[in-house]
Amino acid sequence: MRLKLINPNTTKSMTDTIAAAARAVAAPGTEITAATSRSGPVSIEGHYDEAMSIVGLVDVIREDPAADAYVIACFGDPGLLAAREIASGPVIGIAEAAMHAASFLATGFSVVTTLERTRIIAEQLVRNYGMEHHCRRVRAIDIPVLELENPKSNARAMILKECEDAIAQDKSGAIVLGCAGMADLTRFLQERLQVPIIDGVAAAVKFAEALVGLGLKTSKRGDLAYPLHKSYKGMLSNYAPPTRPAGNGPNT
Ligand code: 2AL
Repeated sequence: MRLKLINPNTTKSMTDTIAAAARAVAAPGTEITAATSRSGPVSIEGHYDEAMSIVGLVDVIREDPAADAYVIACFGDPGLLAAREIASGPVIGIAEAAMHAASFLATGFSVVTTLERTRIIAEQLVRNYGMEHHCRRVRAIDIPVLELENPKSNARAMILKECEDAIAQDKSGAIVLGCAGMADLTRFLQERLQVPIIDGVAAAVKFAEALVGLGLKTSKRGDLAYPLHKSYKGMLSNYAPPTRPAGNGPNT
């Protein structure tokens, strides 16, 4: 199968980290194509960043409409439902994937994310995904996303400490890593902590493989049907949804 792995921020080095984590767990028959958004923020750390990242994300999907599945590799799962509207294959967000994986492995998990403001957004995701009964707490180390790539930032030690606190104080049985840029920390943390450490990138790849293996696609009934044809004005005129044959055919 062909899996499109999308980093919706515009930092190529982060895409490389994400792609390595994805390829490390992919099945032999899974071909992973990693793409970095060409337009939008260098990191996604708030509602505005998320909104501005979605056009770049849509570009990547529109350029490769025949991929068997897509993974959105940002913990805010920006544009997840919009992506599902325009794609026919499954689209998996890493936050949703990680939380579901954690719920299979422990009765309670904690999320460890980057900034305090993304902590609040992750709490909203927990509610949106109906995970309130499973998520004990969302924690933040309060450093910016791109500082994860700075060896001098001490992020690795701060994340380890936060995970230890989550296990001791929240009594969580699993940890969800709350940023795609943490995907290279899974092994480091897993070797030091006695609970499952879940990187959403890896979890999303395996869920995508499972859904494709089951022959399942995104539902095209109801709200995830292809977008209704209409004109869009101004700088978004090229994004107007095309006409489709009766029966809601694929993107053209
Ligand atoms: C993220 C992420 O995963 N990538 C990015 O740019 N921002 N989310 C986060 N919560 O730190």
